[in-house]
Amino acid sequence: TGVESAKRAAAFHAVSQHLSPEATKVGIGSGSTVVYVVEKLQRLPKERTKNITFYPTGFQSRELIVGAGLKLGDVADLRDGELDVCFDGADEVDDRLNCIKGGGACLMLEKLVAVCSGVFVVVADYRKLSNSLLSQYPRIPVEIIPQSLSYVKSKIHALGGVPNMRLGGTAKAGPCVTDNGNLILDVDFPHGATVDGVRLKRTADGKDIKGLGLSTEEVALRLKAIVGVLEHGIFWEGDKKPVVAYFGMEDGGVT
Ligand code: DER
Repeated sequence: TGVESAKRAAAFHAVSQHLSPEATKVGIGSGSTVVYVVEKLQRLPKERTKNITFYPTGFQSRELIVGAGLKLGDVADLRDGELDVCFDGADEVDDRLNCIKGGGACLMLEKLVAVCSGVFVVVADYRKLSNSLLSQYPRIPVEIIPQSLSYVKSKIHALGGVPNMRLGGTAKAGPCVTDNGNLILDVDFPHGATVDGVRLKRTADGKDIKGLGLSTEEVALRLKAIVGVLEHGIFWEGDKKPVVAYFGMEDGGVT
Protein backbone atom coordinates (compact mmCIF):
# COMPACT_ATOMS: atom_id res chain seq x y z
CA THR A 1 0.00 0.00 0.00
CA GLY A 2 1.01 3.61 -0.39
CA VAL A 3 1.59 3.97 3.33
CA GLU A 4 3.89 0.96 3.61
CA SER A 5 6.03 2.00 0.66
CA ALA A 6 6.16 5.52 2.09
CA LYS A 7 7.39 4.13 5.44
CA ARG A 8 9.99 1.99 3.67
CA ALA A 9 11.25 4.88 1.53
CA ALA A 10 11.67 7.10 4.61
CA ALA A 11 13.43 4.35 6.56
CA PHE A 12 15.83 3.38 3.77
CA HIS A 13 16.68 7.02 3.05
CA ALA A 14 17.23 7.82 6.73
CA VAL A 15 19.68 4.93 7.21
CA SER A 16 21.63 5.84 4.09
CA GLN A 17 21.86 9.45 5.26
CA HIS A 18 22.57 8.95 8.95
CA LEU A 19 24.39 5.68 9.52
CA SER A 20 27.96 6.93 9.37
CA PRO A 21 30.82 4.49 8.68
CA GLU A 22 32.25 5.34 12.11
CA ALA A 23 29.04 4.52 14.00
CA THR A 24 29.43 1.92 16.76
CA LYS A 25 26.27 2.42 18.86
CA VAL A 26 22.81 2.81 17.34
CA GLY A 27 19.36 2.99 18.95
CA ILE A 28 16.44 1.16 17.32
CA GLY A 29 12.91 2.40 18.06
CA SER A 30 9.60 0.59 18.06
CA GLY A 31 6.60 0.36 15.76
CA SER A 32 5.99 -0.57 12.14
CA THR A 33 8.19 1.98 10.33
CA VAL A 34 11.31 1.03 12.21
CA VAL A 35 10.88 -2.51 10.84
CA TYR A 36 12.08 -1.08 7.52
CA VAL A 37 15.06 0.56 9.24
CA VAL A 38 16.17 -2.90 10.37
CA GLU A 39 15.45 -4.34 6.92
CA LYS A 40 17.80 -1.74 5.44
CA LEU A 41 20.47 -2.48 8.08
CA GLN A 42 20.20 -6.18 7.32
CA ARG A 43 20.79 -5.50 3.62
CA LEU A 44 24.00 -3.60 4.29
CA PRO A 45 27.27 -5.51 3.85
CA LYS A 46 28.25 -7.23 7.11
CA GLU A 47 31.37 -5.05 7.01
CA ARG A 48 29.15 -2.03 7.73
CA THR A 49 27.26 -3.45 10.71
CA LYS A 50 29.57 -5.96 12.35
CA ASN A 51 31.18 -3.27 14.55
CA ILE A 52 27.87 -1.70 15.58
CA THR A 53 25.92 -2.51 18.74
CA PHE A 54 22.17 -1.91 18.48
CA TYR A 55 20.12 -0.82 21.50
CA PRO A 56 16.42 -1.75 21.72
CA THR A 57 13.51 0.35 22.91
CA GLY A 58 11.35 -2.59 23.98
CA PHE A 59 10.43 -6.20 23.34
CA GLN A 60 9.51 -5.74 19.66
CA SER A 61 12.64 -3.68 19.01
CA ARG A 62 14.82 -6.33 20.66
CA GLU A 63 13.21 -9.04 18.54
CA LEU A 64 13.94 -7.01 15.39
CA ILE A 65 17.62 -6.61 16.28
CA VAL A 66 18.13 -10.24 17.27
CA GLY A 67 16.08 -11.50 14.33
CA ALA A 68 18.26 -9.53 11.92
CA GLY A 69 21.43 -11.06 13.38
CA LEU A 70 22.61 -7.66 14.62
CA LYS A 71 24.60 -7.22 17.82
CA LEU A 72 22.33 -6.44 20.78
CA GLY A 73 23.27 -3.90 23.47
CA ASP A 74 21.88 -3.22 26.93
CA VAL A 75 20.19 0.17 27.33
CA ALA A 76 21.14 0.12 31.03
CA ASP A 77 24.76 0.71 29.97
CA LEU A 78 24.00 3.96 28.12
CA ARG A 79 25.06 7.44 29.22
CA ASP A 80 23.89 10.76 27.80
CA GLY A 81 24.85 11.21 24.17
CA GLU A 82 26.53 7.80 23.94
CA LEU A 83 24.60 6.61 20.90
CA ASP A 84 25.81 7.88 17.54
CA VAL A 85 22.25 7.92 16.24
CA CYS A 86 18.81 6.53 16.98
CA PHE A 87 16.09 5.70 14.42
CA ASP A 88 12.47 5.74 15.58
CA GLY A 89 8.94 6.32 14.40
CA ALA A 90 6.38 8.80 15.67
CA ASP A 91 2.65 9.25 15.77
CA GLU A 92 2.65 12.92 14.89
CA VAL A 93 5.44 15.41 14.02
CA ASP A 94 4.94 19.16 13.96
CA ASP A 95 6.80 21.79 11.94
CA ARG A 96 9.33 22.21 14.76
CA LEU A 97 9.98 18.44 14.69
CA ASN A 98 8.37 17.95 18.06
CA CYS A 99 6.65 14.59 18.23
CA ILE A 100 3.83 12.76 19.84
CA LYS A 101 5.05 9.21 20.45
CA GLY A 102 3.72 6.25 22.33
CA GLY A 103 1.19 4.82 19.89
CA GLY A 104 3.04 1.53 20.34
CA ALA A 105 3.21 1.86 24.16
CA CYS A 106 7.05 1.88 24.07
CA LEU A 107 7.54 5.56 24.85
CA MET A 108 9.54 5.14 28.09
CA LEU A 109 12.53 3.33 26.57
CA GLU A 110 12.09 5.24 23.30
CA LYS A 111 12.61 8.50 25.17
CA LEU A 112 15.52 7.07 27.18
CA VAL A 113 17.26 5.91 23.98
CA ALA A 114 16.43 9.22 22.28
CA VAL A 115 18.05 11.30 25.03
CA CYS A 116 21.11 9.01 25.01
CA SER A 117 21.54 9.64 21.31
CA GLY A 118 23.53 12.35 19.56
CA VAL A 119 20.92 12.57 16.81
CA PHE A 120 17.27 11.51 16.95
CA VAL A 121 16.14 10.45 13.46
CA VAL A 122 12.39 10.20 12.99
CA VAL A 123 11.12 8.00 10.17
CA ALA A 124 7.45 8.28 9.24
CA ASP A 125 4.92 8.25 6.46
CA TYR A 126 3.08 11.32 5.24
CA ARG A 127 0.16 10.75 7.64
CA LYS A 128 2.33 11.83 10.57
CA LEU A 129 3.00 15.33 9.24
CA SER A 130 1.10 17.95 11.24
CA ASN A 131 1.29 21.70 11.71
CA SER A 132 0.56 21.52 15.40
CA LEU A 133 0.78 18.69 17.89
CA LEU A 134 -2.46 17.00 18.95
CA SER A 135 -4.26 18.04 15.78
CA GLN A 136 -3.81 14.77 13.88
CA TYR A 137 -3.14 12.49 16.84
CA PRO A 138 -5.36 14.03 19.52
CA ARG A 139 -4.06 12.24 22.59
CA ILE A 140 -0.89 12.12 24.66
CA PRO A 141 0.19 8.61 25.70
CA VAL A 142 1.26 8.65 29.36
CA GLU A 143 2.92 5.66 31.09
CA ILE A 144 1.93 5.30 34.74
CA ILE A 145 2.56 2.75 37.46
CA PRO A 146 -0.64 0.71 37.90
CA GLN A 147 -1.05 1.61 41.57
CA SER A 148 -1.35 5.31 40.71
CA LEU A 149 -4.25 4.89 38.25
CA SER A 150 -6.98 6.65 40.26
CA TYR A 151 -4.70 9.37 41.58
CA VAL A 152 -3.20 10.23 38.19
CA LYS A 153 -6.60 10.23 36.48
CA SER A 154 -7.90 12.74 39.04
CA LYS A 155 -4.90 15.02 38.56
CA ILE A 156 -5.26 14.85 34.78
CA HIS A 157 -8.93 15.79 35.06
CA ALA A 158 -7.88 18.77 37.17
CA LEU A 159 -5.65 19.81 34.25
CA GLY A 160 -8.62 19.74 31.92
CA GLY A 161 -7.50 16.43 30.41
CA VAL A 162 -9.54 13.33 29.64
CA PRO A 163 -7.53 10.17 30.51
CA ASN A 164 -8.49 6.88 28.84
CA MET A 165 -6.74 3.71 29.99
CA ARG A 166 -5.44 1.88 26.90
CA LEU A 167 -6.94 -1.59 26.64
CA GLY A 168 -5.08 -4.66 25.42
CA GLY A 169 -7.39 -5.08 22.45
CA THR A 170 -9.24 -8.21 21.35
CA ALA A 171 -6.34 -10.50 22.21
CA LYS A 172 -6.27 -9.53 25.87
CA ALA A 173 -8.99 -8.89 28.41
CA GLY A 174 -8.15 -5.79 30.46
CA PRO A 175 -5.50 -3.08 29.97
CA CYS A 176 -2.49 -2.86 27.69
CA VAL A 177 0.55 -3.61 29.90
CA THR A 178 3.84 -2.07 28.75
CA ASP A 179 7.23 -3.83 28.49
CA ASN A 180 7.93 -2.26 31.88
CA GLY A 181 4.78 -3.72 33.48
CA ASN A 182 2.96 -0.40 33.56
CA LEU A 183 -0.26 1.06 32.13
CA ILE A 184 -0.83 3.62 29.40
CA LEU A 185 -3.35 6.45 29.68
CA ASP A 186 -4.21 8.16 26.41
CA VAL A 187 -4.91 11.73 27.46
CA ASP A 188 -6.90 14.21 25.38
CA PHE A 189 -7.36 17.92 26.12
CA PRO A 190 -10.63 18.62 24.31
CA HIS A 191 -10.81 22.24 25.39
CA GLY A 192 -7.20 23.01 26.04
CA ALA A 193 -5.58 22.42 29.39
CA THR A 194 -6.19 24.41 32.54
CA VAL A 195 -4.36 24.85 35.81
CA ASP A 196 -6.11 23.20 38.75
CA GLY A 197 -9.42 23.52 36.97
CA VAL A 198 -9.07 27.26 36.48
CA ARG A 199 -8.81 27.98 32.78
CA LEU A 200 -5.73 30.02 32.03
CA LYS A 201 -6.51 33.54 31.01
CA ARG A 202 -4.28 35.86 29.14
CA THR A 203 -5.13 39.55 29.12
CA ALA A 204 -4.53 41.43 25.94
CA ASP A 205 -5.46 45.13 25.84
CA GLY A 206 -6.91 44.68 29.29
CA LYS A 207 -9.41 42.04 28.23
CA ASP A 208 -9.44 38.44 29.42
CA ILE A 209 -9.12 35.96 26.59
CA LYS A 210 -10.98 32.99 27.99
CA GLY A 211 -10.28 29.47 27.05
CA LEU A 212 -6.61 29.78 26.22
CA GLY A 213 -5.15 26.61 27.57
CA LEU A 214 -1.62 25.69 28.54
CA SER A 215 0.94 25.27 25.81
CA THR A 216 1.77 21.67 24.94
CA GLU A 217 5.18 22.22 26.53
CA GLU A 218 3.59 23.30 29.81
CA VAL A 219 1.24 20.31 29.62
CA ALA A 220 4.30 18.08 29.27
CA LEU A 221 5.87 19.57 32.39
CA ARG A 222 2.66 19.24 34.39
CA LEU A 223 2.05 15.67 33.30
CA LYS A 224 5.58 14.64 34.24
CA ALA A 225 5.17 16.25 37.68
CA ILE A 226 2.18 14.09 38.64
CA VAL A 227 3.26 11.41 41.15
CA GLY A 228 2.84 8.01 39.48
CA VAL A 229 3.52 9.23 35.96
CA LEU A 230 6.64 7.53 34.60
CA GLU A 231 6.87 9.34 31.24
CA HIS A 232 4.70 10.89 28.51
CA GLY A 233 4.78 10.83 24.72
CA ILE A 234 5.56 14.49 24.03
CA PHE A 235 9.10 14.51 22.63
CA TRP A 236 10.08 18.15 23.19
CA GLU A 237 13.20 20.32 23.20
CA GLY A 238 14.01 19.39 26.77
CA ASP A 239 13.87 15.68 26.07
CA LYS A 240 15.66 15.34 22.80
CA LYS A 241 18.88 15.94 20.91
CA PRO A 242 19.12 17.42 17.42
CA VAL A 243 16.25 15.96 15.46
CA VAL A 244 16.06 15.01 11.82
CA ALA A 245 12.90 13.65 10.27
CA TYR A 246 12.23 11.82 7.01
CA PHE A 247 8.69 11.45 5.69
CA GLY A 248 7.77 9.04 2.95
CA MET A 249 5.27 10.82 0.71
CA GLU A 250 2.33 9.45 -1.31
CA ASP A 251 4.18 10.12 -4.57
CA GLY A 252 7.04 7.86 -3.45
CA GLY A 253 9.32 10.77 -2.63
CA VAL A 254 10.94 11.45 0.74
CA THR A 255 11.00 14.87 2.42
O1 DER B 1 5.11 4.30 19.93
C1 DER B 1 5.81 4.94 19.15
O2 DER B 1 6.18 6.12 19.36
C2 DER B 1 6.25 4.26 17.90
O3 DER B 1 7.39 4.89 17.40
C3 DER B 1 5.11 4.21 16.92
O4 DER B 1 4.01 4.96 17.37
C4 DER B 1 5.44 4.71 15.54
O5 DER B 1 4.36 4.39 14.75
P1 DER B 1 4.52 3.55 13.39
O6 DER B 1 4.11 2.15 13.72
O7 DER B 1 3.57 4.24 12.46
O8 DER B 1 5.95 3.62 12.95
